[in-house]
Amino acid sequence: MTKVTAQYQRPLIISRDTQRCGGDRAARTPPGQTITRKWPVLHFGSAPHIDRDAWGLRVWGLCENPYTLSFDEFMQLPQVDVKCDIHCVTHWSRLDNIFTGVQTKTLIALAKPKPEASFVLQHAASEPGGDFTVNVPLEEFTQDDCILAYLHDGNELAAEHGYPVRGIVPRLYFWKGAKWITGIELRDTDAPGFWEQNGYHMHGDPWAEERFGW
Ligand SMILES: Nc1nc2c(c(=O)[nH]1)N[C@H]1C(S)=C(S)[C@@H](COP(=O)(O)O)O[C@H]1N2
Ligand SMILES: [Mo]
Repeated sequence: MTKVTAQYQRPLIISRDTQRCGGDRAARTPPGQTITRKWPVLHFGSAPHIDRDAWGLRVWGLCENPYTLSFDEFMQLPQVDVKCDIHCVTHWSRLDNIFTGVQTKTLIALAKPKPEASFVLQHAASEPGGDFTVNVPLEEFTQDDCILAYLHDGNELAAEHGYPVRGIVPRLYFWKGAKWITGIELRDTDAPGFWEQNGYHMHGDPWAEERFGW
């Protein structure tokens, strides 16, 4: 008798920009970027050490069904692997990352956004006890390659890279994904997040080099 073991295979989504020019490494690296193999750590303040069992994700604002998820509940949602390139505004890029998590479009659909919802603010735990935020247009936040990730290349995120869960918005500079994400707020107006208030661009398209200034 053959023993059949069900293997749950996550769908693999290759990010739009990773497919540019047939995936040619130089051609898919935006202007002003240099490829690195390391994964640098960048954030304001010190990395919070979050207890995964105490972590929660709250989705609220302009929606019919605001909700909060525990990590276990988050893990029960359908997951995907996303292959994407990281482009940091400080000029390094790291190609061919595999992030695993839940698509933001799944999380947003669960909240039933109101028609006027057109921007999100990601909120994150940060030290000391402050609220880190980053703003993204809702349409770009709900692309199929945009996820809240808990694995990178198959490994749990290190504390300094956003454990337990971080936002990944592959089509924009990497600062547009909040590490240690704890909330998604649906809004009708754009509002500058933490780095945007400190001079970073409101939008952050690496192909247009939207680095600083609005
Ligand atoms: N919570 C939080 N998320 C954040 C930041 C931060 O200061 N706090 N910095 C952003 C910036 S500027 C960058 S470049 C990336 C860096 O992610 P990494 O340290 O995993 O490379 O995280 C982004 N997410
Ligand atoms: Mo950054």
